[in-house]
Amino acid sequence: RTGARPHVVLLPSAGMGHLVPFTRLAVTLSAGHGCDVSVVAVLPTVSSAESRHLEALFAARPAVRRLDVRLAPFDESEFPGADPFFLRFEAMRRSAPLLGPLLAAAGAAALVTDVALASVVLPVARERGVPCHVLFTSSAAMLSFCAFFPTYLNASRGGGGVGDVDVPGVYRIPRSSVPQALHDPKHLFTQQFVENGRGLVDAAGILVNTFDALEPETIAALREGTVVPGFPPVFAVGPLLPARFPAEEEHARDPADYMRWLDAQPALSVVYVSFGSRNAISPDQLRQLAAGLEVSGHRFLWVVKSTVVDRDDAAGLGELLGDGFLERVQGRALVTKGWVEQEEILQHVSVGLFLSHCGWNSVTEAAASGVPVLAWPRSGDQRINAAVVARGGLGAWEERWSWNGEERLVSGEEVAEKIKAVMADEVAGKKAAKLGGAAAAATAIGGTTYLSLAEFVGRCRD
Ligand code: BUP
Repeated sequence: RTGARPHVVLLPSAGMGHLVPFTRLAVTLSAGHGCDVSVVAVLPTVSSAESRHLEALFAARPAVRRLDVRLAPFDESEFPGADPFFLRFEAMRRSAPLLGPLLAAAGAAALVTDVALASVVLPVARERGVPCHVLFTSSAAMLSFCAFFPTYLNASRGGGGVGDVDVPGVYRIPRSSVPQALHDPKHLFTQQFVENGRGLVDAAGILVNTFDALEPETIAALREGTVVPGFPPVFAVGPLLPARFPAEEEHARDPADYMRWLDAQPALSVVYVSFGSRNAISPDQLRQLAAGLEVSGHRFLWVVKSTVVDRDDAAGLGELLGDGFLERVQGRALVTKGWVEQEEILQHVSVGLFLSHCGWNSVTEAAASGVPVLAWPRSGDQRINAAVVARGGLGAWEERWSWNGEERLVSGEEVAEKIKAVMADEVAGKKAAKLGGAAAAATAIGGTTYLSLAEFVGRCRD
């Protein structure tokens, strides 16, 4: 099991937000840190984007081995109306025993599981004598919340629902930032989240896709055991760097098309707008956002999504955004429903602002590119991540916009005013650029992220 090139098996769960950091870690460990890497492909995937991404990874990186697992049959009618990705987490969790033989056959020196599967995979790995690490695909702030939440619930048992959560050594997560599902103890996600949070202490270590300069206090509190006593070693391995896969680029809406458009725009003049790959926005809100972008007067590149799963997304752009919108903004805007190469866009010199839902990958990509973020979190961990954006100097968060128990329609005028203010804020731009420099220093040989990865690999060799 030991040796110069330890064999590390990576187990992602469902959704691009979870899959992308795993493929990045696969490439980093295989190419830059001397590991033999296998990635478990749990089939079928929920979205087309995921299956394309996996295919593109294995085609571009033949050194990365593919280990296929077919999900055990799972009766989804047990959870009527549940989010398709939460359902997939559950199906994967129930299929965890299938991993035992796979690990044994692969001769794994170490396993890295997605946090969504942690509590069920850790015992399977232990049985096989394989050290199991967890890759936490969100912020260190969210990790600290996840680790502490079971303790919080124990202490507040019987006491009127979830309130503000004071994470020891970190900061207060206000009630309004607690992911919505967690207010319902019977929710499928709550049960998974609490079990995984409890399980974290049993991991051999936790890898988190962040870097010291972005979340210094939180990383320190986790490492010092202030959040949870006896917490395993924490490896800050972010920002995990984009890996280019030609097969995926071919599929993206003709990249040359929007890259050429960006090339023609002045430096720092474009607002890039994307709410991630799985955030449905109501038709009314989409139209207000469209009005806001139009009234702001700025150039913009907008990736529109209107459904949770991409396979369902068939409505036309004109129909979604209202009559005449596309014609009115023609020339100063590019609007698409297709998949784009986001990292390339963020690295383009013409992009001056990223209006983002604050999915953690998007935040780390903005940080790596030094692009300021205007945070508009929509659901899940995104409010906690938006607070990291504001505290860490990566950008601004208009808290009133974000859900607070229920959806509030944000008017086009509000959107326009905020975009104009942040685009005019030179200090915000400078701070974000400085973080971009810190991210580059962290990932360079000898930087904090590089050393964290090297330490993790060293442990896999022992
Ligand atoms: Br949309 C889109 N191109 O067109 P997040 C997304 N991405 O490259 P999410 C593209 O998908 P969760 C597109 O760069 C990022 O790496 C983007 O992950 C990429 O948000 C990833 O930002 C999206 O974490 O996932 O998908 O909402 O909610 O699970 O965090």
